[in-house]
Amino acid sequence: MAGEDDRTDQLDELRKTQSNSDLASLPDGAEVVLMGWVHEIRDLGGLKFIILRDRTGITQVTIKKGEVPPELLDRAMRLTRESVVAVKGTLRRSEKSKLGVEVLPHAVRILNLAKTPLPMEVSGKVPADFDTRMASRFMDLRRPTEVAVFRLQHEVLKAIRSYLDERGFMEVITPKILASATEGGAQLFKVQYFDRDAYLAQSPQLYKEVLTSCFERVYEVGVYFRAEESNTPYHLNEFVSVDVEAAFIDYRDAMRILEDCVLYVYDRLEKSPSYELLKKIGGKLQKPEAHFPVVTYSKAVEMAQERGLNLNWGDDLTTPILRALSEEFNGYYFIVEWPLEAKPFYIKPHPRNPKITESFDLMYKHIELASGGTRIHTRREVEKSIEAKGLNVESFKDHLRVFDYGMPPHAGWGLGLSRLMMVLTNRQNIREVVLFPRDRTRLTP
Ligand code: AMO
Repeated sequence: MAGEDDRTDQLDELRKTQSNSDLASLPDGAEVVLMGWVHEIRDLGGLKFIILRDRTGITQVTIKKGEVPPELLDRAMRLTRESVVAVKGTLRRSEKSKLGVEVLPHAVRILNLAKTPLPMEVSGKVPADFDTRMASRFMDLRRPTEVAVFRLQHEVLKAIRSYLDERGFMEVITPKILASATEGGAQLFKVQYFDRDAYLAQSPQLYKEVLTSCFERVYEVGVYFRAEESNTPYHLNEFVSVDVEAAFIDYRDAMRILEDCVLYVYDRLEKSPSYELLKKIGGKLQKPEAHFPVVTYSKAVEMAQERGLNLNWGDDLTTPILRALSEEFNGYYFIVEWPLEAKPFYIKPHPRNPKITESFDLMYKHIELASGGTRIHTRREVEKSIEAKGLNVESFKDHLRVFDYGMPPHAGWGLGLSRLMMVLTNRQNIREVVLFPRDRTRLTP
């Protein structure tokens, strides 16, 4: 029966003593207790193989039918794929086994028998379609290829944190329930906050800016919410962004920090065990050359026009336009100095030309990975900018107080973690690099 705890075999100590990857270094004849999931079962008449999976890899458990007690064989015969088991046995070095070792069991305990049939294949032999994978994500995420994606994300996060830590940035956590919009009024999720309306944070923008006046250099890895109606391969309604903000720097410095941070991630991944995993799943780890190409927005518009695309200065750079542009820049590049209209109120106008801003987007081909810029840091200018955007200065009054008391010049960026993961793992859909994606139609699992 599914869910049954089967205790008839005595395992003296129900403790996992080894992981699968430990076995390679143990001597022939070592006694082991393994625990994991039944990845595959193969029955060859007199021999039964159980391929046991745990977080470190797989191990072959070999049952010779005439040589094990009947209860053990009976239990092994009842096993189904994805059941959770404990196996106590003797390690045997084996030329015949693909893995070089096998375990000959003297006790098997079924910790949780899985139902049949499975909602989808974990071994990857039968490919599942995208919706099936997302609907049974708990099972999809057991597939070694998907495990690799998230192990890699863990390494990427560690690398980003250590890069920023080493440069004097301090990790902070800002509120996610806010009284006003950060990135403009559209795309806001409204929530009931007792007897008032509140909004889920679209970004940590205003708080990270305020915190430069306290700590100079801050970063946050946080979850943000945007009520995007559109269903695209790059947008989710809940996403993780890595946000950086520093006092006494401008957008050029911020770009340098971002580029160096991306290069550092590649360096760290090359040295990490996940690198091999990534190669196996077809990821791209060719470290880009330093000094990513930089193109101004105005030049990008000209280039698109030269390619026969129909757009005017001031227009949004849509995906088809970015696809055309990316033929010039094969990989990472910056688009800088965007029109004032295209950027939020906190971005500083360019002193040379007030129609453009001290802003940048980091692109990978046609995908926007990050955006940032120099911020306005004086109260008068920021109020003017809020008004110019048609927003209500009054609703920012709490935020604006800091501008009266020592707000330093500052700049920063926000990097979409999952978009970077798409690039690194060579996945075409952001949903594949998010554990449980939230989009227009998905609120479960
Ligand atoms: P922006 O709105 O460009 O800038 O967001 C920063 C980065 O976050 C990612 N991103 C998303 N990822 C998935 N789904 C979404 N719906 C989504 N929206 C954004 C993108 C994007 O480049 N406060 C500024 C940043 C700054 O200036 O510091 C901001 O939020 O990769």
